[in-house]
Amino acid sequence: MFRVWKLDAGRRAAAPTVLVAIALSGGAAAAPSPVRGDPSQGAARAAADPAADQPATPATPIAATPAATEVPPPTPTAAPPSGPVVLYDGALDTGLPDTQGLLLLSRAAAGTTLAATQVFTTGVTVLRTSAQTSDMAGYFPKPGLVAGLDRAAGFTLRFTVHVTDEEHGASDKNGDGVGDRAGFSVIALASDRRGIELGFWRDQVWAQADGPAEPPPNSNTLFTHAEGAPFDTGAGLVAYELRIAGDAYALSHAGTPILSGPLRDYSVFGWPYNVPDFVFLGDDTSTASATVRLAFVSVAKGLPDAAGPAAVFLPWVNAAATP
Ligand SMILES: [Ca+2]
Ligand SMILES: [Ca+2]
Repeated sequence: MFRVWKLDAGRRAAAPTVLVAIALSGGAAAAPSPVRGDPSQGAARAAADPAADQPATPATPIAATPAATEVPPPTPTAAPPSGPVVLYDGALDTGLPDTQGLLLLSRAAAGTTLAATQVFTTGVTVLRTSAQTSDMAGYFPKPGLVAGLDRAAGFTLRFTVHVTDEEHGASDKNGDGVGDRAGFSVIALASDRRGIELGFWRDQVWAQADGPAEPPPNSNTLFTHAEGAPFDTGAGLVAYELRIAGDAYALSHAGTPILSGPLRDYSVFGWPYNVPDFVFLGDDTSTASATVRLAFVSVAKGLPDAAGPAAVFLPWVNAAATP
């Protein structure tokens, strides 16, 4: 049994819950769930991303079935793969992420029925939790695909995503007036469980703070809004690169730095933040929601061109720890 992370508003006190693997095939046809377009999308982005304004095909409902099974946390493999591991490439046109290297896990809040949907269309998977904020749904690497993420040597998570809709209005946990959750989050933890969780709002990317405990009291810092940077995540598909190296992370897009800062240790919370080599992309909170278009995810050991641009991207990195 695993606790679901960042259950909010007293739900942490509830009985431990399980994440379930969802059988996605053979379900009843769902009502169409069009992806919300973005009228402000620039012409250049639209041209490069022709799917952005197309209506989605009917979404596959994410619904627990009698066959749903408990899933163990990812475990390291005896022989970690070497070289980049492509976990999902929508351009291969295989369908949803579970047709490749990602596993969907989802959960509805107590007393609710999951309303989240996912649909594959035109090279991207649209994951939507916007219909019910308390839903949680996201993707993890299938067991055995990601292991040996040594932050001393560095590793790189690449993901291409378009946040078309995001809501976090009721997520201020420490009373400072700033939301502490995001409808789309990315977690990358090294083998020693140090890493970073980044939240993606439509207009900002920001990091989750660590600390010994969550609020309350408001002085507690675990899972509260830390450093952030303005960034338009909703303009179209953005190819992000997240580098973890030494004691720091750095997020960039097309060679342009977005956000960097120190690694965190969230392991005091327990699963899944105490899982080595952990990667997650999706909605992991009951107090925010999003609709995202996911096109690509890969993990690679090492830092590309570490001797060049990385020196600019990773000002926090101890040069001695970077190959
Ligand atoms: Ca706050
Ligand atoms: Ca949610």
